[in-house]
Amino acid sequence: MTAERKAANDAATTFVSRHIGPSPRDVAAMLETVRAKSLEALMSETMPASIRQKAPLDLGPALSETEALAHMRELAAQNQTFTSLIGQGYSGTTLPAVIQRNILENPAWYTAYTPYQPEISQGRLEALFNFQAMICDLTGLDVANASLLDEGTAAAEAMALAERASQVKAKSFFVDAEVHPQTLAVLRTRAEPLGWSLIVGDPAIDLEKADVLGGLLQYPGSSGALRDPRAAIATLKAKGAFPENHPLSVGVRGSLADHFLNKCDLLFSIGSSLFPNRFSHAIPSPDKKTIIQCTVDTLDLNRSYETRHAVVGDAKLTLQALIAELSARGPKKNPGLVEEIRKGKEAFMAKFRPWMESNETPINPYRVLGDMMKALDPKNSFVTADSGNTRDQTSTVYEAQIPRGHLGWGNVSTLGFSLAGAVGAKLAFPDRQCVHVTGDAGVCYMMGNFEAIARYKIGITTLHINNGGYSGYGPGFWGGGHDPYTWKVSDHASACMANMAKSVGFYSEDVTKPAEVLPAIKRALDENAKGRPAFLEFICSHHPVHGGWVRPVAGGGH
Ligand SMILES: Cc1ncc(C[n+]2csc(CCOP(=O)(O)OP(=O)(O)O)c2C)c(N)n1
Repeated sequence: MTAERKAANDAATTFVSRHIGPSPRDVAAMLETVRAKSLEALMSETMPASIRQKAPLDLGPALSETEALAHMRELAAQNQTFTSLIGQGYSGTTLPAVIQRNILENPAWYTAYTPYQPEISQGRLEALFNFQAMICDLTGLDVANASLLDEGTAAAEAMALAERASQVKAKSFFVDAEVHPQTLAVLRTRAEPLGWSLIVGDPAIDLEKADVLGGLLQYPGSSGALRDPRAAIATLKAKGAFPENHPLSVGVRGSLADHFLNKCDLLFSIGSSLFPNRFSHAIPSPDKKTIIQCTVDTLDLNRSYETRHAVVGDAKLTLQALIAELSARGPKKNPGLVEEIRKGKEAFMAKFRPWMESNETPINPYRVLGDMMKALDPKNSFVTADSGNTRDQTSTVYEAQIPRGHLGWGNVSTLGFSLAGAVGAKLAFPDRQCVHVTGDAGVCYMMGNFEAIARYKIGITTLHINNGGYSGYGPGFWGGGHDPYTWKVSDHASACMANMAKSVGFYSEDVTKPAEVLPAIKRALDENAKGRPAFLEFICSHHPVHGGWVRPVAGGGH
């Protein structure tokens, strides 16, 4: 061996011994303790020969520290760096040199402690503290927290901290639906054994209603959306009011919608194909209006009417941008318009209210809807209705006051969907009163599903408007072809749907008297609160009146 090689070997030996703990003396002492002659002998005694590698590893001579570093650099140079586009927290980062040098490469900061003992490592603690203090300074927040945990565990720690600090009784924690899925998974795992429930939703919509001990919002969201969290943060603090009933709302159908669709000179449509069919509005005098259409489907543009301005993009982000722009311009009040709408609404309701309060028998279907609105908490309920008169009448008079409080006001839907809609709503919002309105045909399409709902104890209420037939489907409506197959139903004496629901576990009632409508709905909702679904069958009149769709010539009617 040359002198040079020997020097390198010495360096290698010291390098190896710095990284492999036991010295030859230590090894000898340990062998003596276990009474083995050598390491080789120990291995033969403890390991079956069949799994022992016969030839030694072909590693070559040990490297010195300098050589090892050079080798590692060589290997690292083979890495190819790509831009990550998977999102969900795996985004690109920039490490300013000043941070790298003074924090990461600062020996006062990095110590031999493992990353799982950050609290012992004074240097790291100090860095975290500095970082927190900087975030407080920059944001003006009272507290900030930094940790060396992964994001999911940090979120779970924050939740636990919130629970310990919370003064409220609630054991639910709100989680922004925009958190990364891996974060949500860790939160779920942590919350479950502690008996806390997670309410996952859109902070702008769901947080105000949620009774929670705290909440986790993510910015930017997992989808990359940059949302303004101010309203959500204010909600958590103040449980303040969120505007629910807007004085500028003109409803979705009937004379008021008709009036303003005719009158408007600018029409801003969001998420609509603007395709007039049998079950939707047409746009009267489209050539006299500026049509702005926001959609994600470019085939909708210029489809039936000239789209003057196309906004191809997400409805939520578009609305946020619109709100930001209008807020920046400042409020512009038009009391005349507000008054016109208020009066129009009054006139519209003057037609329907008498039916909603009617004492006639058979019960007027609007009486059921009117009493339903009295029984429900409008800020904490979900209502939907099935195809047919039930949809047309419910969407005419029911005033949805909260986002996602009503589904299916418009276009044709598959009979039976309202039950699934109510079940879905109940699963998503367990604390809400979830009610669906259906006719006779609708119930028949749902039948197979009632048993499972009772079995799973899903507390929803079915309001069955039994008007003795499939309204509008008498002979001739769609041509003579389907008569008599689709429009006749058995009378109540021979086919009681409430009995059917009762037999599979629902709470159920037949209601024939108008005065019994409200008490029956209240009883049903009480049962729902105990986790039992309810079915109320109302023996109603055939009353095919509802607010119409807007038509350029015939008008909306009613
Ligand atoms: C699966 C399905 N089939 C057919 C239709 C067409 N359709 C819409 S309403 C309706 C009749 C509804 O009758 P009913 O449920 O008794 O309610 P009513 O109109 O009498 O209030 C039919 C057959 C549909 N929407 N879905």
